[in-house]
Amino acid sequence: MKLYSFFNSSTSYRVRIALALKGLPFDYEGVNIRTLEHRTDDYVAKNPNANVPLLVDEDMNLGQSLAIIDYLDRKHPIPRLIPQDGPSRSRVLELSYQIATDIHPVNNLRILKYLVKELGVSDEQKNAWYAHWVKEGLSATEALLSAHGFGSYCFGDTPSMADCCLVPQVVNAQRMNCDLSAYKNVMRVYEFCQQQDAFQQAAPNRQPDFQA
Ligand SMILES: N[C@@H](CCC(=O)N[C@@H](CS)C(=O)NCC(=O)O)C(=O)O
Repeated sequence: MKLYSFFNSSTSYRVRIALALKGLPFDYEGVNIRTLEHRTDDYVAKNPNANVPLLVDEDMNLGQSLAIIDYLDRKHPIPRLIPQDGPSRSRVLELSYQIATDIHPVNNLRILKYLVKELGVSDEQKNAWYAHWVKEGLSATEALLSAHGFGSYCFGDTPSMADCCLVPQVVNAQRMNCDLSAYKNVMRVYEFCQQQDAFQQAAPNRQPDFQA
């Protein structure tokens, strides 16, 4: 298996956590999204999403981090990251989608670049945009966890796709100096995950393309 990834990409980070939790070996192929390697013809031919991550496994080329985690979970079900049925499946999907579809897209690199380059906003305004959507988004994450979360991870004492999404989103917010002190449940789960080996292996500073 090969994972096309960028060390600082939170969506790649989600998949790296899933691979590490499952103990699956893979080849790492760095794609530098700062220098637009994800927009080259060669890469877009492999991944029409024109972003990272991309997983290549035998004859499967798959983009979209949540689809990749689902694919891995079906092919390598131990440990399960997406419960098969019942309310726990719905809760894991709800929190994963909340982070992946409500928080992440509005603060993605191409959006921030568009704000600055095309709409001419200042760095200060860009940072205010980022902090606003993190605040809205993580407030909802916090409310969901406070209503339905239990155990050491988001939902119970085993990790799920929700934890794969939560940790990278917190790391992004920390990188942008957002105040996270109001999100007690989010930070409790985050701190716990950060002590686990699989989450440490997947961290940006442990990747071959890491740049300080
Ligand atoms: N929904 C996609 C989003 C993927 C995505 O946008 N990845 C970012 C890095 S975190 C990217 O490649 N950004 C490049 C850009 O914004 O131009 C997923 O979950 O995989």
